[in-house]
Amino acid sequence: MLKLYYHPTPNPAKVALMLEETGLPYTLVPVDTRKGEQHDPAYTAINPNAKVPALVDDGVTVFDSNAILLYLAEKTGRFLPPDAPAARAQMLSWLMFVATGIGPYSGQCVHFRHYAPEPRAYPLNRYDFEAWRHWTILDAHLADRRWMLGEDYTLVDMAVWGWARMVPYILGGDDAWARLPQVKRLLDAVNARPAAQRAETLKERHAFKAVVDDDARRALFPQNARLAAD
Ligand SMILES: N[C@@H](CCC(=O)N[C@@H](CS)C(=O)NCC(=O)O)C(=O)O
Repeated sequence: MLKLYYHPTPNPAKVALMLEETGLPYTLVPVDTRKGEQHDPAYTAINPNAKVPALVDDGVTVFDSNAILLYLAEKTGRFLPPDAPAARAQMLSWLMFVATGIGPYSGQCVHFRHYAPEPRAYPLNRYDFEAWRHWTILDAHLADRRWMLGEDYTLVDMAVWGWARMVPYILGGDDAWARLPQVKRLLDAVNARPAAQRAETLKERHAFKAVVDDDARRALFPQNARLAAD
């Protein structure tokens, strides 16, 4: 049985969506990152990056949400583009664009917009600019195609969905959608899928810590705690 190490945040959410889309049976293992459970040695033995998600498939371990999406797509032979070099090149390019651009810049933008101590004008300017730049490229790409790779819904749309759900929070308000209409269209189309609706209910299965208090800040941002102690 597959085991998904999960917290209701964007990277685990995209894997939950893929699992729900495939119909593969899996168990959910909560990793409460606000309680620091990502740092438990039993978990870092599975995911040395100490982040969520991770997947264990009958003794096979995969970490990084994008690697897991590709692993599950290849395992099932579903949600992949046609098996031809040009189509595969597009898939890899856009999957890595999400993995190395959309995800990290959005994550840092959230950090500097909502969590970082002052002074943050310089880093917020940097990450807000880069997050917008990536989302704008993605929006332009979607302007003349239904899904990220064309006519068919694939793992790349799932990778985008994980973060697209958070766009107003990442970019500073609901008016972000006026500048990203194609991303909103994709988000709505994925949200309408029963698998996405099931994936969204997973957070209710466990009482994850809701507040970001000092203990949670120490677990999530240990570098700040070290700074304060100096
Ligand atoms: N590249 C990794 C990033 C994973 C990641 O940053 N996950 C966040 C949740 S979306 C996390 O674990 N945060 C807790 C922490 O930073 O300690 C992936 O895509 O799986």
